[in-house]
Amino acid sequence: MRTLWQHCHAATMVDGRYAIIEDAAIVTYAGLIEWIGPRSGLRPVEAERTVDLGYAWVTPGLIDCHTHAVFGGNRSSEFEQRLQGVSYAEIAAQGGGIASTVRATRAASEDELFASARQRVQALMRDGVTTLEVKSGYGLDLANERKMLRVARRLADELPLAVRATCLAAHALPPEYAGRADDYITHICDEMLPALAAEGLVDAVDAFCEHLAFSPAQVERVFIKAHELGLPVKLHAEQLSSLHGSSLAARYQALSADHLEFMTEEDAIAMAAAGTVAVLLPGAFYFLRETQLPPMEALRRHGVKIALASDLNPGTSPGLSLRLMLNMGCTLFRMTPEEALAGVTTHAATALGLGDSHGSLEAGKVADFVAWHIERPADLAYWLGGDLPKRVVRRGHEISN
Ligand code: DI6
Ligand code: FE
Repeated sequence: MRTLWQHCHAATMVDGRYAIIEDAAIVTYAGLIEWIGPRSGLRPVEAERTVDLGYAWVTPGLIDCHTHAVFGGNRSSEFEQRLQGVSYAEIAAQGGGIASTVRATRAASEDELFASARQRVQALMRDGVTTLEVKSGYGLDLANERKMLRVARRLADELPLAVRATCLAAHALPPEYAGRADDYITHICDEMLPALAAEGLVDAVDAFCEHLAFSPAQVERVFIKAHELGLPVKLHAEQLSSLHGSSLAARYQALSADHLEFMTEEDAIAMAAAGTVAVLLPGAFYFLRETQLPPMEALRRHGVKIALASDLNPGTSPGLSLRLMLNMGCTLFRMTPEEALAGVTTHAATALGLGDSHGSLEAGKVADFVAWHIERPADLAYWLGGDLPKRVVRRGHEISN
């Protein structure tokens, strides 16, 4: 069905700028944007349907490009411990942290994981999210990583949402491999990744490069295998210390390197040259009460594209609002509201390898957009979360929320 959407203003986010069209019209057909421009430039169209958007501001559907939305249990008790002064690293060393979520995730059935993930994802959708990345990484063996990735696929089947599934088997060392990290990496490369990729469950491969997780040399083995399988890579890098994981990611043309508080200028230069997106995660920075800020000026100076994401996970960012992350990106990381919005649209799409089809309002792209009843685009970063009045369109069809 061809639909004409009119009486709106559009922040198209082309090239990561607001690129505003006042009094815009949008024609959608077969799930795609067929035409967008000023209403005065619209030629007569045979639309089966015309929708009056009441002079709302239209943006691309929001994209949360880094989540761990599928997991068992939660870690509010560790939150209490940390507030009494125990550090994230200390909790991890005592068998808590990621390991406790691994136990709960292994114990949960696929249906249980789906039910809890769906609630969290629906919370994100109430913020206008139409595309989401979901990582595995709390299963840490073939059967349980498969279970998580199947839940990610099912979220896309049952909700009006595009989902990219990322295999993060190299997230932490499972207890059965204690003291044998290299053997676990071998297991990932020889057994897990080939099987999960063959089952069509993996869109990208991620790893956690950190002293309390995996070394750059171990991560590189995972990257080599991912490339052999034809899969793009991403990396959790420079969150707690500087191991130059982001430069390693750039050498493997990673879609993104994520966190990055401790990255250096040389890392930024390497990422810019490779087109690797910097995904910043202010929710984790805030929740861990970190003080080391990502090097915003170096990222801007070298032209690294910057995305923002929720990092929704039970340990370091129980963040159920992507718009709250826009606010935190501005207040904590000194991003502009325009940069923040680009970080959850254009650049988030690139961080998922979807830059050609998603992330901006342009003819030929998927017709995923949100019509917000706000005064100006900066309002999206201004309010601290909350449910802003809006209409959400996914593949040319309005969805209720
Ligand atoms: N960095 C993070 O912030 C999450 N994973 C990662 O590699 C934390 C995951 C957790 O604590 O459960
Ligand atoms: Fe993460």
